[in-house]
Amino acid sequence: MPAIRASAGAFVAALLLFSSLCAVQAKTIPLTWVHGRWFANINACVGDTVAFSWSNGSQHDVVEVKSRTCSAAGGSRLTGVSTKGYKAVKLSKAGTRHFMCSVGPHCALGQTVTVTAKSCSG
Ligand SMILES: [Cu+2]
Repeated sequence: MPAIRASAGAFVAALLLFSSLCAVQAKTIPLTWVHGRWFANINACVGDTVAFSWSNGSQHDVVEVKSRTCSAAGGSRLTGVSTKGYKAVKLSKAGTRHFMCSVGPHCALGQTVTVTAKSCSG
């Protein structure tokens, strides 16, 4: 029956519209990873991704550390050291995370960032 098919289609369309209106859109937060500037703390939602990238001719890496420190000791190395890099870090749960560059004095020159993710649904 065409009428039933049409109403089923309308129902699916309404459902899609409803879910797109209600869903919290996970977003990607681009971060140009350099030293010599200070990064503001980033407030994000669980599910978002912080995308570190650099291609500025300097060597960098991304190390996750347990507190806001410029010592990579005990940290998790997320990338190698290179002049060009990209690392997407998904914030899969609520909490505060700290990242730094362990190359030379870069962290002390500001290449460190704190990201806090909280649940944004509901
Ligand atoms: Cu660096």
